[in-house]
Amino acid sequence: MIVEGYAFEYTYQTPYKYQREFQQAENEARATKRGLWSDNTCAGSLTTLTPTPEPAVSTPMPAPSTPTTKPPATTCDCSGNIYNCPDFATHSAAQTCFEHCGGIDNDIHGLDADKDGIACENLP
Ligand SMILES: [Ca+2]
Ligand SMILES: [Ca+2]
Repeated sequence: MIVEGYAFEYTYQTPYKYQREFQQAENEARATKRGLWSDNTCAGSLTTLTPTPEPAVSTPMPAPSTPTTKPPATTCDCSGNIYNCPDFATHSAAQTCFEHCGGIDNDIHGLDADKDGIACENLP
């Protein structure tokens, strides 16, 4: 039956000692495109006959990163007005980013509102 390609191996119904043989038979049937595995059979039937895999054991998922989360200010992304002074812990951090992005000539984040070359002077 199996070797003719009409039956799937249902591992959970099969004694373990036969598992290798059954898998071998299924692989052979698949390789030789006999029976169910023939290219002429409806491919859609494979999905309905395939045993549903056990639900994955709940594994701790990493916290999903929301698109609205801006990159850490320490990376200093200069591609747009992403940061404001409160995003920086210190004046020097803001100043570093301010200068990294081009300083007073390219204050893309608006960190130096009064254009004196000192970014976020009210930060510690
Ligand atoms: Ca800003
Ligand atoms: Ca300033």
